[in-house]
Amino acid sequence: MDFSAAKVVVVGLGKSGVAAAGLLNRLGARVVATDARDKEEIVALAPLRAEGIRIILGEHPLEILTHAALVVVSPGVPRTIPFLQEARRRGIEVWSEVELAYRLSPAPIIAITGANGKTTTTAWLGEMLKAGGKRVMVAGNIGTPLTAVIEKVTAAHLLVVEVSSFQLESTREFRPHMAALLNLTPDHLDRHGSFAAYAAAKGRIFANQDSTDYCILNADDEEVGKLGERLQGQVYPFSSRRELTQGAFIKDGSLVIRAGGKLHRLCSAGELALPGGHNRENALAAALMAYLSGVDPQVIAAVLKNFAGVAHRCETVAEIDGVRFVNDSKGTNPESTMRALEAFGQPIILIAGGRAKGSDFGQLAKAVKERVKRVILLGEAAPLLQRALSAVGYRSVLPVASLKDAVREAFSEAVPGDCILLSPACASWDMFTSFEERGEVFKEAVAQLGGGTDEKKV
Ligand code: UMA
Repeated sequence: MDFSAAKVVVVGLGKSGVAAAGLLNRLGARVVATDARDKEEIVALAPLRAEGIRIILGEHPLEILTHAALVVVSPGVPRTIPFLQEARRRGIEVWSEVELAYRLSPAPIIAITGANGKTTTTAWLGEMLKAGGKRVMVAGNIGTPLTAVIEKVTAAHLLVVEVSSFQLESTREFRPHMAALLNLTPDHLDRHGSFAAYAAAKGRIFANQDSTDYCILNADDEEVGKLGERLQGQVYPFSSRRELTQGAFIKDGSLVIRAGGKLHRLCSAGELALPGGHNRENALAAALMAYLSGVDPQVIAAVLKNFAGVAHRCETVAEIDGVRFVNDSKGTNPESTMRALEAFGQPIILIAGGRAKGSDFGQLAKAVKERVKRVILLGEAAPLLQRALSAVGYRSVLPVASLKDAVREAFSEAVPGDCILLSPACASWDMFTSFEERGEVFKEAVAQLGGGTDEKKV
């Protein structure tokens, strides 16, 4: 699409909308940007105003669709809002911000999605590619909008992108050269309406691929397998449970890759830099993609063993008086929290709760009963979680009003050897602006404990 002089409406002015509006303006489009919030709450808009972009806050008036050639939508804006329905009714294309970046990308794209593990896998792969001498740009749902970096990307780059179902649902031609679907468990049902619709949005990652492209699939995940039946690209599976004729798997306790008739041993599962069964899967997926991108197996092995991990994802932030504090603020659904519970062998005090997303907490409650000595609950979903825990006969629950209180209470009950784990199983949006902010508040609360260890009874 030629953007010069085209009228483009950008909906949602979080990070993605601000980046997309600026980019489109530089490309010569006539940009009208709109956000449902009113101006008091929005701080980052001054640069857009200075560039002459028209900004409409507090509503999405239908008249701005007149003569629009395109609507670019932020991930957090549901496709079902009346404004977008009207745009489609008028035959105006509606693209996600990721689609816009894709159309402008000179570089091949490696895209990673899944209900869980996508941020870790994306970051781990980025490190492997860099260690292998590739020019890499890592962006997307991981935190930096693609449209914020696309002007710096050259044909010599590999663009490694974490993509969410929100971003995928409004793609049209988006075609990653390599695409990974790590797993599929219910998430964001409040937005997508059903698991089938959520899975279909995730499946769009493969929609435009052909036989020159690669599909990286979790062979252990039944739901992923169902999508796999319709793929056009070359399928390379990974499995942490069984040997495969092609792909990445665990053999005699080691991560291996089998491709082109060769078997490459990478490292033993015990040597992986990150703990837990879920990280074995993330490691297999990242290693496979790095290998298929031409990185030497020895280089991949070194990064598998030495990787600092991702902030807010099972991140050990302190050890005070023998008590370990782990920030898993990015654990925003029950499955993710269950994975975190599996990763730690020591007794756990769990801090959970936030905004529920239509998830069922039944399985999580069972896992809590097996693994957790005390649960501290906060946020909108606290009553929902408490009901799920009561239903399995788990009673060691303490509701609190704030995250700071949760940390204080957890520490006052902990004994040396315990792990205090923030893994909310819920979104952060009832009490915080993002999971990052929630994680930072947790870290601050922990840091305050460190200063006053007399609070701690050993
Ligand atoms: N808005 C409207 N109209 C509406 C609804 C919302 O104008 O009907 C406005 C809101 O008022 C707000 C803006 O849209 O101002 C919000 O935009 P956004 O939610 O798309 O936020 P961004 O800052 O652009 O962040 C997004 C991703 N957020 C979401 O998907 C909710 C970030 O993922 C991502 O890092 C960023 O783009 C860069 O790509 C966060 C996330 O929680 C981490 N993702 C979910 C997840 O991982 O589970 C999908």
